[in-house]
Amino acid sequence: MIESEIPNSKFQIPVIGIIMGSDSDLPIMQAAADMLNQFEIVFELTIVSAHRTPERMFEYAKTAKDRGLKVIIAGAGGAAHLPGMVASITSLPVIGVPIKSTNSTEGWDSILSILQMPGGVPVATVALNAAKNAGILAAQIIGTFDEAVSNKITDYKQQLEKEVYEKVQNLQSGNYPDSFDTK
Ligand code: AIR
Repeated sequence: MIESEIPNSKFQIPVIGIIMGSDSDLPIMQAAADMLNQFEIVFELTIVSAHRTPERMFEYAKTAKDRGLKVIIAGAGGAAHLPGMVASITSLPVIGVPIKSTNSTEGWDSILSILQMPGGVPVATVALNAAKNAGILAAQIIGTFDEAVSNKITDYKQQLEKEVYEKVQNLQSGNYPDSFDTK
């Protein structure tokens, strides 16, 4: 397990847990970690497989709240039971990241495994491979009780808006990309 170290963060212990079914999910899940680093939220990151390490999954989910976590981001591909099973064990909110893995049939297997949860056990499911959005959503949950994080998210959204206005301005000035056919 790695624990992020963010200088000057007010969080001394991880408040978000990022877990994934395999190290082959890391290139996708990296984007969640990047967002949490950007918002200066301390997180932990590790591998937990619902099928290969069921006891570890149970232990992780059972102890998550007492260890100080507030949100869990869980990513898995194929028959992706990790987010749903973790959500069945813990009272913490779970954000699921469907991953188009090497064994995946176009990602639908993972999407539906995470999305179509039975009533009573929700998983907040983001788009396929959208670990970035999972990181932002987890930060937004932290922002509900932490003003500093909330302000960083507001800044982030303002930056997104600014970038779009710059692009609008660019097009209005006739600066089309070379690939664009104006005829
Ligand atoms: N996986 C691992 N245990 C249970 C599941 N669903 C998923 C991983 C990964 C895919 O299986 O989350 O997306 C392939 O894993 P691997 O280790 O074979 O590369």
